[in-house]
Parts: sequence; C-alpha cells; structure tokens
Amino acid sequence: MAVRAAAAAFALLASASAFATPAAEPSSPHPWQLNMREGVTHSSRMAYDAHMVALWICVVIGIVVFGAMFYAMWKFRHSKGAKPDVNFTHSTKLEIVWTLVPVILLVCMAWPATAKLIAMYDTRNSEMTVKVTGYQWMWKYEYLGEGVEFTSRLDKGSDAMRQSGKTPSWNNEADRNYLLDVDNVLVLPVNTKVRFVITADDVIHAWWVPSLGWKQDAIPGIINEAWTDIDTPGIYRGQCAELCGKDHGFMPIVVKAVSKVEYQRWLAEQKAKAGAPSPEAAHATAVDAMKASPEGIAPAQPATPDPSNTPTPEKAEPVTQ
Ligand SMILES: [Cu+2]
Repeated sequence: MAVRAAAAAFALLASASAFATPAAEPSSPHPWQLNMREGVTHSSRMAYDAHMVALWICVVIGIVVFGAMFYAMWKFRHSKGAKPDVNFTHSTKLEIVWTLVPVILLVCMAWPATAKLIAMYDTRNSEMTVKVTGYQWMWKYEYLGEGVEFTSRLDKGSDAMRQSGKTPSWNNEADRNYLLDVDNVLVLPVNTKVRFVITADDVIHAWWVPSLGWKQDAIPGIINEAWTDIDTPGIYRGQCAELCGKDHGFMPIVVKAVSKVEYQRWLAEQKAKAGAPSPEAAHATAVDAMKASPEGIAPAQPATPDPSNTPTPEKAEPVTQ
C-alpha cells in the first residue's frame, strides 16, 4: 500500500515537473524526472518495488533520526537551563535497540530482494531465444532457430550530428533520440518470455535497456543469460553499459515491442529477405535481365557499399516503423 502511495506521489511530482515538454516516448526519461522508471517487464517492476520499499524505509529512518535530533536540540537547549549528563557512559538497553532495529530492517529488505533476484535469473520456460553479441561498436542479434540475424548500429542521423559539432536540443523533437537511434531495431513480441544469450566478440560490453529492468555483461568466451517479458508495445532504448573503447557511447540499443501477430509478420518478412537465391536461380535471373535489357548488357551492379558502414557484415533491411 505504501509502495503504491509512494509511486503515485512520485508520478505526480514527476509529471508536474515535466513542464510543457513531454517525453518523445512514454517510456523514455524526461527533464526533471525524480524517480526511477517502473519499466514494462516483471523484472523491472520487481526492481522498482524493491527500490520503493528501500526508499520509504530510508525516508522513515530519516524522519525519526532528524526528528529526534531537532526535538532534543530544541527541548534541551542551553537557554532553558538544560544541563548535560556528564556521568552518562552507556545504555545497554539503547545499544540492543539500535543494533536490533537495523538488523530487522536489513532482513526485511534482503528477503524480498533475494527472492526477486532469483526470479530475475530464472530463464526456464522461455518461448524464444535471441543471441546478442557485442562488437566494437555495434550489436548483432540472432533469432535462434529462425535463421534471422542482423546487426544494429548507431543511425546515420546521430552519427552526422556528433561529427558536425552541433549541440542537440531537447526542444527539437528530431534531436531527442540523439545517440539513441539505430539502423536495425530488435523486434520482440509482447507478453512472451524471451530468453537472451549474451556474449561479445572482442572486448567486454554490457547490454542494457532500462525499461526491461536489467543489464547483462557481454563477455568474450562467456555466454550470459537473461530474460524479459515486455507487456506494453513500444520503443525502448538503451546503451552499452560497459566502457568498451573509444566509441562506447555510440552503440545504442533499440527494442521495438509489437503484438504477437505483428511480430510473426515481421519475422516472415525477415526470413523471406534472408532466403538467398540458389546459384542456379541467381544465374537464371541474370540471363533474364540481360535478355530484357535493350542493349543486351547486364544491369548495373549495385553501388559500392558505403565505407562508413563497412563493419556491418550482414546488414538487414531497416524495419519499417
Ligand atoms: Cu560496448
């Protein structure tokens, strides 16, 4: 009950201080935000609840301790003729109280926190698995068992802005996701337990989307696990959370949560794109193209790949927003 009241009070404070510039997306942080976000998964809500319990315990301790101090200073002030008890050495009763009370409070916080941590690491009964690999400086996503994989790197708009030396402004809507936009977003279905296996190819990175409620290190040679179950469709942004080199700040993460039907449609599209034609079929297409061309020459080759995009080995088509 106290947790809910606190959440409501903080939400009110936060919304009152958001002025006239609401966040571009409901899940993104906004100016003068005071409290952490509740997020959109079981894990994030568990973290939020644990945080609120600890916060309110701290608030009560603060009120009691400062209240007692101010009361003592006021009630027993020198001008009222108060005399210090110079013979006081210790009070066994008081020592027992100020040892037992913190111990009880710590147990009250540690017990639910431990249960929550255990639940956050339980990846059993997941419905799908995504392998996440960190690279300097991009992410690769593989939908295991589906044959769909692509890389995700900083979008060109953010990249151009950072090279230009201009300062992005919150008031300019186009700038709000500066350094938080990617070319290919990770599309996930809502209300589905998604297991992640997370690793890295070069140095240690960490995959972190605050709205999902956790971050997980991506370590070369080690596979870490995590899971999520997003309950609200939307765009959720995050970043690499482990200093991984000079472009550490330029490898954002964007998760797009969609309905299960929409996800299946997207997955089918990706599979269709990934299905490369057989060499025979490719040859036949080329011959047909030559016949169809009035000059009888092969159609122009695709343009040389953009050198700024070279680290992307198998770039998938951008997801239509
Ligand atoms: Cu990194």
